[in-house]
Amino acid sequence: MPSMSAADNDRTPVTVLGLGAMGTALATTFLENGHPTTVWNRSTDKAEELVAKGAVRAASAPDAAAASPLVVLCVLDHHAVSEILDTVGDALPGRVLVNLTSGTPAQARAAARWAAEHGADYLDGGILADPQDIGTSNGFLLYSGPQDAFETREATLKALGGVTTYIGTDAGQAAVYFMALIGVGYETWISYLHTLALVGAENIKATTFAPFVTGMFSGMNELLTAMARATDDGYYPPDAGPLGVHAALMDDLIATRQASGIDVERLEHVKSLIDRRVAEGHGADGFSSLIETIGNPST
Ligand code: FVH
Repeated sequence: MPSMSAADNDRTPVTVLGLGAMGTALATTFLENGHPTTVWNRSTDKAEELVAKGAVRAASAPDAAAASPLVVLCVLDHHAVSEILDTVGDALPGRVLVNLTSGTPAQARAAARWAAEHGADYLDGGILADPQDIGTSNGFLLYSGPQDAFETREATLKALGGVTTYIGTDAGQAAVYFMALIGVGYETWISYLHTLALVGAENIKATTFAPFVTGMFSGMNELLTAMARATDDGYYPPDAGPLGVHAALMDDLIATRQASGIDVERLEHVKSLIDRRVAEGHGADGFSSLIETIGNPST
């Protein structure tokens, strides 16, 4: 008989504030894992399905926060977080407040200070998953804040599935990682869509072209690791080729996209960074040396 893990045995009562797509997925998963779950949402109708599954609907956010030692907040944005926190302060002493709402590192650090003033431990979290991934092996959930608070509640948080990663004691760190990672997502996806527009202009179907991109990405881990090492070392061997070669190649890429009527705004920005770096005498550096211009925008 396999031994039961701490997570398997854990039945900590949990409160979920916010029942949008993600909040509902969180509350459903806690219920399915046997946690007594109290829920609250600004629009009360969204609690109906969860009540039918055994959740307790609280009459107010303070009542909901008072109902459990672990309070999970997952609403649209920091404005919503602030409006809710303004009402629950007196219900929080002794509790762990886990904020899974997306926000900036500064907002997370301010919320952590607010929670401490109200006698609660604050963990900030980032969810790199879709609602349907919650409770499955997919997705990343990142946390930061007091390590003892995380360790106390880790077994319960692990019920949310995916890879549960504790980043560190600075409450803002999970938001740093989250914003950095979704930044990679947005800039990759928009670049990919421009590429699909380019091949589309040549009557090449996106699904025909896609395997060339997925194949390229599958081999990119080594380059990404090398670029990280170059960034940390401040030494830029010609990873992905020297900047002088990139400069010539980018002129051709910009011309090719322009010929197909596709915007080149971001490419021209990249080209301007390359030209600046080459002009500073770094034409033999690798692409990673652009980090020196990104961190120091031109005056
Ligand atoms: N959905 C996703 O795939 C992404 C995955 C990555 C992480 N995000 C973040 O999760 C937060 C919640 O996102 P969501 O998808 O659940 O958002 P909605 O379905 O739009 O639900 C929004 C809830 O927020 C409540 N709300 C909005 N404003 C207020 C307010 N001023 N006071 C109180 N509650 C407020 C809203 O309530 P109602 O409109 O139903 O009354 C919903 O419960 C978010 O940070 C994502 O970035 C999800």
